[in-house]
Amino acid sequence: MTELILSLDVLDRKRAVEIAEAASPCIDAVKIGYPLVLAAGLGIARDLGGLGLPLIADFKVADIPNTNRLICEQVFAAGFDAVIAHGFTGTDAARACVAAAHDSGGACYVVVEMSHPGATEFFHGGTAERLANLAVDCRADGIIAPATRPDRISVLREIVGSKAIYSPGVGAQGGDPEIVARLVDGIIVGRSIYEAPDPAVAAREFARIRR
Ligand code: O7M
Repeated sequence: MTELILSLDVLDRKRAVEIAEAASPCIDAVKIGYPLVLAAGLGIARDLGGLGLPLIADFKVADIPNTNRLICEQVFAAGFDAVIAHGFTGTDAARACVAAAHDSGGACYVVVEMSHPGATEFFHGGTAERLANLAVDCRADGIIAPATRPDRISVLREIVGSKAIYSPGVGAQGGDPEIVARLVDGIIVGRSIYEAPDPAVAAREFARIRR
């Protein structure tokens, strides 16, 4: 079954915990990025730890190998289970994230193509395909690919095979969850759940679609 990952991009710690708790029966993981961590602190990982769900740190890590390693070590020490890294900084840099993740018993996912319109400026023309190959070479646990372009997911699936594909861009960005859920291992949903009048109901609806 395709996983449902809640992208918890709210700025208030209490609200973040409330939404995650409400959605928790219907979701498989929680993705936390800069908005919430900068607003609430890295301790948010501990606050959400009681949910018993994997916590994914979406820091899109993109630095030299040594700095990447230092960042990822902090991520896992804070209680996260997975980290997301960019691949465009090169094989050595991405490999440092994968190594740090695996040394901590965690996972690392590599962004190979983004979901917004401007992403086509640099990711198209063969770059995303090269990044997908890089993710395979680095033994990353999976890739991030755009729900807004299901045709591109299919192209990237040819490269990564059975490696996990997690896909943001459904709902608020226009991607169709019914189509995308058939192509990927997990859909990542933010605003369509956390901005819904009742996040628990919205999460249940997405959980129903992905089956
Ligand atoms: O459902 P949304 O649009 O409210 O939120 C989508 C989340 O996925 C949000 O946290 C984005 O930063 C993230 N995301 C994208 O929307 N597009 C991408 O190409 C990549 C990501 C992402 O999660 O990268 C790891």
